[in-house]
Amino acid sequence: MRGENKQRVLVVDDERVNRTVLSAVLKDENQVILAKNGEQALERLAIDAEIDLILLDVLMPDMDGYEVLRRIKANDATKDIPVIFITALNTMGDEEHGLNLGACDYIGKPFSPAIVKARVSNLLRFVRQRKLLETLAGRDGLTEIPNRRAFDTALEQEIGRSQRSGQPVSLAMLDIDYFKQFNDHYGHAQGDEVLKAVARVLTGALRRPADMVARYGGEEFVFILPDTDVRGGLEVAEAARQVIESMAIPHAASAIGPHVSVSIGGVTAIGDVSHAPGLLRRADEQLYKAKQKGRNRVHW
Ligand code: GH3
Ligand code: MG
Ligand code: MG
Ligand code: MG
Repeated sequence: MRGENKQRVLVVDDERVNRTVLSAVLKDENQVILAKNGEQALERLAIDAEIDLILLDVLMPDMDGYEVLRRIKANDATKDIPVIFITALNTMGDEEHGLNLGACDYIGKPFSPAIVKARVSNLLRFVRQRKLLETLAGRDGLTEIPNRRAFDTALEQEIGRSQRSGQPVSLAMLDIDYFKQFNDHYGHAQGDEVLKAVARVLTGALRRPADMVARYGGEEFVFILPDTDVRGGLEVAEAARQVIESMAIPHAASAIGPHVSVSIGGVTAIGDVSHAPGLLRRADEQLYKAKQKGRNRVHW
């Protein structure tokens, strides 16, 4: 299996021999990350939440595995990472306690390498499926770009970030001009092709990794541009408008044709980012003005 596709397992155990054996058992199919105590495990998780599974020893000096699990569950960024206890605490009471704390599984020491391997791979299969479902839940089925659900989540996050950092956040709403007429003239299937092409070029028009474009609904798309002021927002929006225009998709039924065009309304919030609905309403008002002023333009 290629390295980048490997799932990532964090092994936390104070005994070197256990870390070595578990690593040897798991490393062919997974990327194994080792921590020799609870503090090290939590430090690692603080900088790297992209861990798929944690194998956690209970008996460790300073912080025991139960406490490590409590902290993992108390943190939103890590609470959904499945944890398997692997411990010499072997009574039924211990196992019950571990499972009640939220561990997914409980393996006694001494352990059978083959059984550890099988339990880990069973659990990782569910993790893979959950990630796939999460990805699909955030994608628009037609265009395959982020959908409104993913957009809403991202916008809330960016608003929070902007409030903490004092950096501006820009939001732009894009709507295809006379798209009803396009469908009426060329057919709905052809309209779908336009939506797919528009989604593709808009995604290509993003400039920074944190920028996002999503399908907001029907023929409307939205941009979130973190740390972007009015000038930067206008640049992205104008570039998006131009790239659609330059595609020169015929639109004989457009009152401002002969090609498919878009109108864009944008807002930049600095400090006054109170809530998402307010920002969206303001972007929509700007979009309305862009339409009123003749379409195929940006209004900010
Ligand atoms: P305006 O320039 O004012 O935006 O005019 P418009 O015709 O684009 O606006 P209106 O909101 O009246 O029409 C939007 C159209 O978008 C109507 C609908 O059929 C079309 N539409 C929405 N979702 C889809 C879709 O998934 N596929 C296709 N082909 N068309 C869609
Ligand atoms: Mg131990
Ligand atoms: Mg519309
Ligand atoms: Mg429209």
